[in-house]
Amino acid sequence: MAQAASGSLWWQHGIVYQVYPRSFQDTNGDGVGDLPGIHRRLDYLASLGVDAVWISPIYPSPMADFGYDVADYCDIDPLFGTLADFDALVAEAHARGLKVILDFVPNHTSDRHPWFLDSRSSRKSAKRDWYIWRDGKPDGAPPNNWISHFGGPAWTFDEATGQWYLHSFLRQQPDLNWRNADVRAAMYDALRFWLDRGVDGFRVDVIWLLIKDEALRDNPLNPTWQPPGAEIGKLIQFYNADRPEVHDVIAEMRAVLDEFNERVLIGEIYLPLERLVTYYGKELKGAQLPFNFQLLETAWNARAIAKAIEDYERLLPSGGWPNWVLGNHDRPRIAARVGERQARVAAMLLMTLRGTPTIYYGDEIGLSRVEIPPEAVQDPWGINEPDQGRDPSRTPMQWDGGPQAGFTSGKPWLPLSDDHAARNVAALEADAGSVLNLYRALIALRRAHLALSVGAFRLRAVDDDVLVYERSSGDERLVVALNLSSHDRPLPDALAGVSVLISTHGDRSGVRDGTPLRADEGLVLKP
Ligand code: TEU
Ligand code: CA
Repeated sequence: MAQAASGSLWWQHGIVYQVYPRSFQDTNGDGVGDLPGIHRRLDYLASLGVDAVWISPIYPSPMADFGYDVADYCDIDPLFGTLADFDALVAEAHARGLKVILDFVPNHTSDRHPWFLDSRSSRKSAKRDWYIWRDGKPDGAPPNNWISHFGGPAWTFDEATGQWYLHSFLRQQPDLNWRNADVRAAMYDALRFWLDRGVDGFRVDVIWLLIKDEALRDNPLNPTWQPPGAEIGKLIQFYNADRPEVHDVIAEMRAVLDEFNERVLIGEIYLPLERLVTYYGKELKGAQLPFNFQLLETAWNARAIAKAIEDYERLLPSGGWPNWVLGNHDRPRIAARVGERQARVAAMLLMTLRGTPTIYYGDEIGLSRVEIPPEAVQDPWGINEPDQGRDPSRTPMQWDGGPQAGFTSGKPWLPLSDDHAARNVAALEADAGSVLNLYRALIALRRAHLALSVGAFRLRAVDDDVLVYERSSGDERLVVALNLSSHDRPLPDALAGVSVLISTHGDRSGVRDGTPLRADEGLVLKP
């Protein structure tokens, strides 16, 4: 549903919902979610009120990193379905006004991708230069000191051809050489393949890593690293990341999307704000939405959040559209990080900030960390470095009170939460005060008020506990007051007695009363 009056684009006023396809809905009893499963749940997504579904990778893959190791950029893995299933999904999503965003994984392929098989077959292979091959040091050490994001060296020696190849992640994920023009052309054709099929945009995996230092210089040591930090943190990511030339590549990708109408380029970027904002690109011809991950990292208190917002608003380039992410498949879930009560405040924050929100599936039912017994660990990073395992945030969506919460008729690939008999969509829908109904109400409110979806932002007050800000558009002005603490706090004088549009506690909508902000309460107020 376009908000005609605002003149904004769908990816500006819209809400993005991330589906981790293995965990959304299984339809064939193999315990792994699939495309027909997403199809089956489109009505749920439409009723929730989100505008776009970003689906983590569904391409043919040996699944060494659960799809982030792609063996063919132009097909669907049989585990998830077929191209016909995909086309049906896009058509049905579009019929409901939902956009479909694919995950594009350009930094690396699977080691079983035909390009890599060819590349490693001989130093003379026409595709040798499609990947990053180098001789080792004279003493037999790898070409440089780079560390894989998942631990261990970022280089693997290939006996047959006597050289090392670079892999920023698993050794089963060799890095493509984006300095090679043929690689670029092939990857842009893969984008067109999906754009032609009606895909509305891409979330581009580790876009800030695509180009490496031409001389592959050693990274500096990070003097502040301490265990149990991930091993990658031992080095400062300087020569392998955020290189100036990456912006040329991104501009080219963007130009491919711009061959089509109203498509969106979202970049996955973990960088400090000052660097992040450069990914909007020269003349805003880079990523339209460089993912803003501050809410995943900012300390959960009013002053830190206020600072994150203000810094971001200050650093955004003129015309650059903001966005906010509260969770993803790589990070602890919000409920695990801030607790169940503050997770409701977080939901209000996400839905009332200025900028496109991204919701991670399952956060709307308050899924938290699900403990994974050691023998059930799936994530390769969690196997290499147990403290870093991402499985606890990737567990199946819980739909109803039936067996396996309606996710599968078989054995789910990761366990459900212990409380799935109560924490599921059907049960929470029937409970007016549930976190799911809070999400529904907040989304509906955002959709109903231009002030929230596209309006201006102004910080009004912040102290140790309470954050107050204003959103406005035309004559409309709404105020959001969030209590980040677990004790009652008075509302600022100016707000006493104004009418409450919605409370995170779910019990005083549409009333005008003088009650203070209760513990862990957020309010949207209409002065
Ligand atoms: O993640 C990139 C990534 O770098 C994060 O896991 C990162 O290491 C950390 O969260 C921030 O420093 C992407 C995908 O989202 C992830 O699932 C893949 O495993 C990875 O790329 C490799 O494709
Ligand atoms: Ca399945």
